[in-house]
Amino acid sequence: MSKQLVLMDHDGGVDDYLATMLLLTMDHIELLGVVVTPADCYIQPAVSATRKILDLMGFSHIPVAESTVRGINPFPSLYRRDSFIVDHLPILNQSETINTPLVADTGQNFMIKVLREASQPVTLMVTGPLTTVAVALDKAPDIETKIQKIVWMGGALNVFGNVEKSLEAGQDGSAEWNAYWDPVSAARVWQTQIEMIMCPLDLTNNVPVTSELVQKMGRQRHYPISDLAGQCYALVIPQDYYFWDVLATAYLGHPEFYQLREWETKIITTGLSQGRTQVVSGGRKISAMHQVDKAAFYAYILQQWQSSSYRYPGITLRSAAAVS
Ligand SMILES: [Ca+2]
Repeated sequence: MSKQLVLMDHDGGVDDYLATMLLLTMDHIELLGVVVTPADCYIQPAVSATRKILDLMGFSHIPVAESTVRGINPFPSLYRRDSFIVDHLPILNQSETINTPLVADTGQNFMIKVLREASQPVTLMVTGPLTTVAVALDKAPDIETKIQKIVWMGGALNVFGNVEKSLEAGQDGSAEWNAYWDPVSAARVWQTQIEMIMCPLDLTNNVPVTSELVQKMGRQRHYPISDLAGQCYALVIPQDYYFWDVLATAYLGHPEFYQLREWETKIITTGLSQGRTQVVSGGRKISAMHQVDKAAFYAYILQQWQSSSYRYPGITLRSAAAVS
């Protein structure tokens, strides 16, 4: 049976590394590459951390590309600086060299190339803004038919957004950050015929990262991926944190955990509501993850983090150093 082809496009937040790690544990997926969009991160450490994670998990043949697109409403620097912290975690720095290749071309051009060369349509797993996808579509409209679907963490349909009014003057609190960073690009993707499966705040608000769950990761920390995941979640435990990107990505592993619901929507691109994904009759049809079996989801990620069926070159290096 051939594997499901996936191209990941993440934007370098703590959650994005965890989503990438989860994707790498899925045996039925062939990951064609990882594009990093410079949104919820500083791009240099975000690309570096991504490549080190691929090294650690034994996937250093998968290329990583740096997107050079720009958004309209930047993420707060307080969020973005987490990329520096993750890039400096000890478990990701046991070797002085990084083996996972950095693509010479831009992330948007890499996306076009991967899609054109793919033997069958590809699922785009997008856990950041849709800007890189929109720019790729503008440069190469022919790739639309090579995108099987887009699974996107983004949007807020019937709940408030997470762009706080107090932080961002001049908007009404209805937007979700990934849409708000670049509403025009989200609207560009909305103009296509591509199947959209959204993981909106409506669902993620119900799936918090709990202290109990992070502590469970600690109890299986002899598995290096669980150790790394626990370290990452410990960073964000003081704030209200939810399974955003990880919940969206787990859909590829176990779609049967989720109930989808179809909505007609439009993206507001200007004014106080810019970045809002508004439910409107006659709007663009999308599917949204509506409900999830939370117990099954929590059990699934704990199980995947302790997966021992992968090679961990970083761990081998550490053992060798201890012996010599
Ligand atoms: Ca993200």
